[in-house]
Amino acid sequence: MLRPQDTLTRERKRLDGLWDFRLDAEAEGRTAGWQDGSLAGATRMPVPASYNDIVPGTQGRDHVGDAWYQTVARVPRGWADQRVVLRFDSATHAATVWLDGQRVVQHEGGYTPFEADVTQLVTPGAEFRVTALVNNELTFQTIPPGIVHDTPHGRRQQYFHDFYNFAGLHRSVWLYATPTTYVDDVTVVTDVDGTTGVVRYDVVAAGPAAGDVSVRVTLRDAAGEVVAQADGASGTLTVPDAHLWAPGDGYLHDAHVTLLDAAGEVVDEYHQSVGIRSVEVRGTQFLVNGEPFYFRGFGKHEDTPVRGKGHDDVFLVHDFALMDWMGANSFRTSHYPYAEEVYDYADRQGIVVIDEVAAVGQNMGLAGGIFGGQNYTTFSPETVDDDAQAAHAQAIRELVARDKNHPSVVLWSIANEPESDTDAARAYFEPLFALARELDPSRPVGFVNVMLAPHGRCQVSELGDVLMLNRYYGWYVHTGDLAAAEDAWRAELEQWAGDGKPIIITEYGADTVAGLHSLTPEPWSEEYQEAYLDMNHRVFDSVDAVVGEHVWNFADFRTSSTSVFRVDGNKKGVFTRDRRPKAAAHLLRRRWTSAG
Ligand code: BDP
Repeated sequence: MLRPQDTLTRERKRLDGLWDFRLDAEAEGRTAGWQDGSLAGATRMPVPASYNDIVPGTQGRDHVGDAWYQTVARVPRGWADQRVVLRFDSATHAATVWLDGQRVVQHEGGYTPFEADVTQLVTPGAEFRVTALVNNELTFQTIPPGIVHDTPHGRRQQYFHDFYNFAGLHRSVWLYATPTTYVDDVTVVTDVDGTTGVVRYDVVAAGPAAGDVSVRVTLRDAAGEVVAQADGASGTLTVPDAHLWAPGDGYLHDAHVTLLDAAGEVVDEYHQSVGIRSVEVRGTQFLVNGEPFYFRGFGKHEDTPVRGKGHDDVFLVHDFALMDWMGANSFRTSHYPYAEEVYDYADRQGIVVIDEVAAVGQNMGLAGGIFGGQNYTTFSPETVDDDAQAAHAQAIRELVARDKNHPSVVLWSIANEPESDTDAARAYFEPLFALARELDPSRPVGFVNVMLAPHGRCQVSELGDVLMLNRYYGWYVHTGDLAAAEDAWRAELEQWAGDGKPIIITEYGADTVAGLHSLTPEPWSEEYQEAYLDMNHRVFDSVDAVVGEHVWNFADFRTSSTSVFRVDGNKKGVFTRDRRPKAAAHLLRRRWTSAG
């Protein structure tokens, strides 16, 4: 799905700001039809933001169920005879949207965009009312899964992942205009042939005159010089001596996609940025532009004080600056697709991204330990079932459709730490791997393996192009005994290396309270986090197949309030939640900046 743009033929308007807001735990609004008028008894809520931590009290923080958002906006006067679209960059986890009481779109999945053509419902120059009913319930059929329990004290949401179930309108809401015949989709796939850049493209036009327009694609370099041009809805552009996109060098070309009428007049214009690069897995190597790439960086979260998961450009630029300061070259969008601004910025900064679907917590073995699971079977007709698999497939489709053109995205991660050591898991995942490959044959696909499914037991890893491992030797096992942890970790890793695939350590980390010190490293102290990282690095450096290290986590982050495992959230951050460095930040900086 293309992002809204301002171009010669297009205009957009952000509807962000303070919206009217009302929690509706009893789901009264659905029967009373709150979409039909202005929201009675509303308070104000910022968009974008999670609603949970804005107002003190458990009512908002622990809310389960419906939340209503409403705003009134005006259609720009100049948008007559245009196609007008209302777009939500995300609504967590499901939403129904009305325009002046008319239902226009419904969407499930909290981290991907959705939109509605509202041309027939709006009048240029006039006001209109948007009402969004956002629901945050997680069930075994949603991605990610959860269970809602009815209790004498109200409904309670249980979930099996280790980050707070923040909810609301986390990203921008747009009204945008395109011509009635318009560019509906653009796909670019790039490759490198010697010193020549190769850009294959597909353009889909839609609208009443879609059959009568021709397509022209003009590729410009960063200086604005035309370097290639092609006509036709699909084609190939070749760029001799191309300046490639590469890790650390976010060089972007700009493809001007134009629809032309019979007289050669421009009907619509869309700008698609293009980073020319290749990605390939060869043996145990992960190659970008034919060069071995070693991932240095983090698993992150969209998580900041007060805002929760609300996108914020200040933290976007700040977090990237901190990664740059440390010599990090990559991160994983653990455990869901991030705001599109993040990928745009990664493209420009030359930061490599592992892009993850929000399939986290499909593991009742793990849930039993940390999240108080109650002996559920993960994959069964009563739990994660065919409907869940269909939702998972849809989440993969929407992720690839949204992010396929980002050069920064080099690898799809279709799940984090699911159960993977059973026949049921194998049967569940096999079609999902096939789907991801069919949707995007140009990128490797993997999933993130959990410690409970070690080498020899995991039945899903062989479906992936790379091995992604989360391991906590020295933290959850061999706690405090780094010598024993080192032996056990190396032994397991050497087994995985025998599979002949590149291995990325997608998580390793130790909870650390900033400012807690101990001369002889003790778990939770800054010294222990450093010693733990040093131990892990010795192990990684001794195994050739390891092509990446992503520390868990970039920063401390908020978790559910229902577990005694966490004190004020997960403290495995290299930075605190407000982005102050722990000693480990300096250690990683020394390692990564000297890595060349
Ligand atoms: C892994 C999860 C991650 C957790 C982490 C931890 O992938 O989401 O936050 O462990 O326990 O199981 O810190």
